[in-house]
Amino acid sequence: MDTTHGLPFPTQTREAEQTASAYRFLHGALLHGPSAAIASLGLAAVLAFSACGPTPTASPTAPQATVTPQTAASPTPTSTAAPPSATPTPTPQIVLRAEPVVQGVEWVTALAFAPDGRLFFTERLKGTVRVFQDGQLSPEPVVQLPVVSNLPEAGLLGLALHPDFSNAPWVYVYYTYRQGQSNLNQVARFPLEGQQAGPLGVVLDKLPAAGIHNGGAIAFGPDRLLYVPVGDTTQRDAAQAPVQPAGKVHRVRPDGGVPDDNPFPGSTVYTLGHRNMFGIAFHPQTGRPYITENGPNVDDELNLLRPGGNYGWPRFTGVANDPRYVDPLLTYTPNIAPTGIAFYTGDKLPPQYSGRLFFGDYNTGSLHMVELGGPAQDQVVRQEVVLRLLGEGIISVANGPDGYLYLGTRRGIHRVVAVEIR
Ligand SMILES: [Ca+2]
Repeated sequence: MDTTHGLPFPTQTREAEQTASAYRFLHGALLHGPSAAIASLGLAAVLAFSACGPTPTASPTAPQATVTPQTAASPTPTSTAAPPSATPTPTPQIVLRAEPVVQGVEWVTALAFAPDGRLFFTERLKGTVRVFQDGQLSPEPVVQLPVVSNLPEAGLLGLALHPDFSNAPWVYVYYTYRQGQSNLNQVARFPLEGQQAGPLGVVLDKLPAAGIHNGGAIAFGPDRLLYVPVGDTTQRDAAQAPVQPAGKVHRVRPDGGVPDDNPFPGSTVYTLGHRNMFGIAFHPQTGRPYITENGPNVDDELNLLRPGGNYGWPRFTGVANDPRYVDPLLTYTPNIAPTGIAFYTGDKLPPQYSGRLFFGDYNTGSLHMVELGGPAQDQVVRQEVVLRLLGEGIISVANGPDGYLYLGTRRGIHRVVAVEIR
């Protein structure tokens, strides 16, 4: 079932061979979408988590505390009835649920909120960037890109807004396009002019592409640089080759230039040894990037990126225990196909979720919460599934300016709300 996404060499390698020659720097990872996996989801209750935080430990202590030392003083109902302690005060449980926000859109690979609250999002196969604002979906897309739309993990794969979007309204996209007989990936940007896109300009071009493992989950870090995860595009050995863009996370300036402090001077490469990535997010305190990575038939990973780090693929998956490689923080076997990530910084969910890392998965439609610890935030204190969508893989995750967490799927956009049940 879940294996479809994970096979290192799926069947459609024609394009991969054709594009194998593409060089340059990056290109990303992503989206994968075996519909078969969805079908196998089983039903999945909409919630999951019984968020009984620190509260309701009611039981052990309560009995003694209740006693009745203040005897006569109280003229009141000291009465008989059941001692207050005994009343099993119904312990409220808080569960997280997903409520639909935008429906009728497809394959939402990326969500990006502008400072004014507008939600920009992608539709992978249509190649459209669309806007949701004040509860309304704009009927016309901002742009429609000429994407390759007949491959399982290709198309419009990523979206990011310039870190100073209010003054520099650049929209960045990562997409697969056709050139001659080849498919390629590209990072491009366009200025937003009113409701429409201005001229498209190339940021990084001629990245290799394939039917799967294209990467593409681009995002600006707190350093105001653009991080561009590029999957191995089914050329697994390329992930270990420093001069090939596949199997890397690249880090570039907003114009595509190489930052002076990149780990390999003159190169866009930030980390290497990756298979395929569908999500990246930056810790709100440390500013460091975390990615989700899809393993072959085992070992999906959550990784903390270290400049210049080698994440092992294809020599190792999971924990290598080898100083040459950076081990993942978490692994998942069997595969879940982890996708979008966000650190929750809103105020609409209970406090136990504040600052936690959330990521979605495609195979089971689950939203995972990870509590990190240690000075470097490189240890996993706790992890759990906090909700599960019914038959709908999660693809993208983002914080909304309204304090909620948003999820993009193959069928629409949801937001995560906390619901108290008894
Ligand atoms: Ca790895």
